Amino acid sequence: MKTIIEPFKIKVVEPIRMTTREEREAILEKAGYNLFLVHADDVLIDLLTDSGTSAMSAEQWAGVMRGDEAYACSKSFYRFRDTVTDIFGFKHVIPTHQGRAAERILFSLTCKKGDVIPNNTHFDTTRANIEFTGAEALDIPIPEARKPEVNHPFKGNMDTKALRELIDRVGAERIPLALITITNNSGGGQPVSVANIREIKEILAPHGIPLYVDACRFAENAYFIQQREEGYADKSVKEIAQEVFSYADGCTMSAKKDALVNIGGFLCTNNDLLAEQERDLLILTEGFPTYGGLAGRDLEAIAQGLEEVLEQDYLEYRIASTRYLGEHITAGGVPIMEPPGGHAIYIDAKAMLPHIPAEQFPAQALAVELYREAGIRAVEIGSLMFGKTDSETGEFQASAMELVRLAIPRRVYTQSHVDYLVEAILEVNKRRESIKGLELTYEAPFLRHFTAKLKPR
Ligand code: P61
Repeated sequence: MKTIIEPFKIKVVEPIRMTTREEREAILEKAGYNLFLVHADDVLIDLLTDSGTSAMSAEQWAGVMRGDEAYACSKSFYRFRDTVTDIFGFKHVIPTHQGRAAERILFSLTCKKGDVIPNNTHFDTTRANIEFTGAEALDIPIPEARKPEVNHPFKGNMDTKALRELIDRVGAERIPLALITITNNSGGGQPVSVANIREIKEILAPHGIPLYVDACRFAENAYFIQQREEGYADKSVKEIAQEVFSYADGCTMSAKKDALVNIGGFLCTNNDLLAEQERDLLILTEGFPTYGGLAGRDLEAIAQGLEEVLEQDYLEYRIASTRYLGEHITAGGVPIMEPPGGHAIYIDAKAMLPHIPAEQFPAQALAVELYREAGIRAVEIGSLMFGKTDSETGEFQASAMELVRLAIPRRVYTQSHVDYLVEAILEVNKRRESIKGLELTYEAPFLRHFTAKLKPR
């Protein structure tokens, strides 16, 4: 059979509500044209994030019932720890309430002012947690990563030449660790190859610099390796994931992505001394080391989710579904970050709406239009999120790219939902020349995109 189907049937349903165009117009006006301020009830298809939005399986819900809530050394912790150890292979496994808690613990113990931490591209919470210690978070993706139209099988790779130059320039003593984010979220959910990870490790090892993986979407990354990298077609995604982690000294993980749960995370390391310090800090802010800010039932659901996410049928459906969306909208003339990523499709609003200047937020205008047209909620990653107006000169500094991210929750939407998305996006594309820009009426001093209010020009 050629048709790729959802490899599950549906046991529990959650209704979604159609709204009329008039209702959506009023909702947009009330929310100041900011989709973060629209009630989820008023959204038909919610693509704001793939984080914490997965549908759990019957086995995960059964695990919730089995959860052992003993404060110390619960049975659920050992199931969680053994599953993580089996796949990730690190010596120490420390549960945290989500990814950023693992980041905060790791970076507060390893980074300080004057240090530089390289990554293919730091995700915003990673960057913020590194910068909070006074260290510099440096992005060194391969040059292709910054060009939306360029196709590359491993567009998430790190620029290893830039890594070598960094070590020569600042010295290994100022690089307490290096990171690699799989898949590279900020770069379009693009994968990183085994060859790249191996080379990074070879560069770092003689200097004694540890390599940590930001592992949120490790299963999607392993699937891309299986499909695209020479020598991996006959390996299971689990074997590939195990090999990837074998080159690393630890990882941070938001279980809200590829552990198919609604909350959770963990931190791993092979360093005994660091693990001891991490556990001390964990007790201070997250909880006892066998639960770390989670309930026993959460640990059960994570363990089960980590097993399910590595199933070949699941990953085939997952990546095919994202690719289908990407290919069908590009076939209809919509420019996207090429090639389609694992968890999301990024529409290039700068290319789609060249008549809207950056200071009128073309990607936000497009996200608003998708909601107005069809009740779809996406997120702007452009000048509303990253642009700045200089308070002295009044000069506007645009973001390098103007993107709309359509992040696909795992196991939540079906093929007909994706067909609906394609139709809506193509409909908006047909009348793109009539779409108008937006202007700000309110902005907070930092992270303005969450609370900003806008109005149509
Ligand atoms: C997302 F607007 N991602 O993509 P936590 N590393 C990586 C992530 O993608 C990530 C985290 C670490 C989110 C959620 C999100 O301002 C925002 O469990 C590669 O969320 O702490 C999260 O994991 C952090 C969206 C987070 C945001 C912060 O949608």
